[in-house]
Amino acid sequence: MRNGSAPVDSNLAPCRVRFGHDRAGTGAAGTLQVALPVLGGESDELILTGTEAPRTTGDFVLHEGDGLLAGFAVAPPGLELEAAAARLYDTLFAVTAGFHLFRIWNYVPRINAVEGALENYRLFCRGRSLAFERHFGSEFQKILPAASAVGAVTGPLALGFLAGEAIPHHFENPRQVPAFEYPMQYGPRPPSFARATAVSVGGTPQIFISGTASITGHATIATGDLARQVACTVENLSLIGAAAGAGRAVGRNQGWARRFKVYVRHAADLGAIATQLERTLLAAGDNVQFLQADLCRSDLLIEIEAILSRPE
Ligand code: 3EB
Repeated sequence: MRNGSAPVDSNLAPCRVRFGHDRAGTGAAGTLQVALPVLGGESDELILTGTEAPRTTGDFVLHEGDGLLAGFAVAPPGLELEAAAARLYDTLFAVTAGFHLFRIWNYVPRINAVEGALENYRLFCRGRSLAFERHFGSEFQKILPAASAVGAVTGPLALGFLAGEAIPHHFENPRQVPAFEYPMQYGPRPPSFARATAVSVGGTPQIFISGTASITGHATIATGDLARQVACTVENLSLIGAAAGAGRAVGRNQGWARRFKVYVRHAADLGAIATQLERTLLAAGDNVQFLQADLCRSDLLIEIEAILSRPE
């Protein structure tokens, strides 16, 4: 569509995710489409404004610019979920060689369904964890970036990522067991992510807060109680925000630009959730998207992620 040798233009080759599609796929102009219904806010998420035309390598569409590399991939149809995770992650590590991973977004079809030997999320976690170990060795936990893994209505498995040349720092929530150390009761291989990743990009501090839910220690809190799950989630956001350097209240009114994605299991809960978040989390100027998604534990009703950046 655009000429790759055109002058740098802020609209050139943006890497975006577009929600609300029928199934996962690659859309026009290098966009990842996923099957998460949009409940409120914008239906797109901008991952990176590239400075070069996107290129395709293997399963991935890649966008590059200013020391950053972003992209996404959709698994070929027909692959079993664990094999699809292994394939996408093996390829991810190949295409990001020489960069550090900052953030990964996983879209797992029918995440809570049991269609094979294990629940789909657990199959996905095993494929992902084994791929990290194959590539980074037995101490792979040290390089795990912030992530989210949410359910899509239909597949195939898809992921998006942001990586860069700068060295990221990964953080844990003092009130939660690191996800990569969850006990076996949640599956044979634990999830592979850090609770937050902070990195300075071109002098701009950024904090990527992973999908955050109503979990303390490793246990789900307030099963069946929406208001308490929202409260616990907001407390966890505040704790990990503080650990990662955003100060109190997830950086509210402290000079951070804030983008939130709120994943809601039951669309009918949207009103109550939005009202509670207005009181306890949000401030004027925040960008907030509400999406319907199943979550990685059947008892979780809400999950929230954030990107904070402090333009100087
Ligand atoms: C949790 O804290 C909730 O598997 O990549 C949050 C963020 C969750 C990322 C992932 C899962 C993932 O365990 C679920």
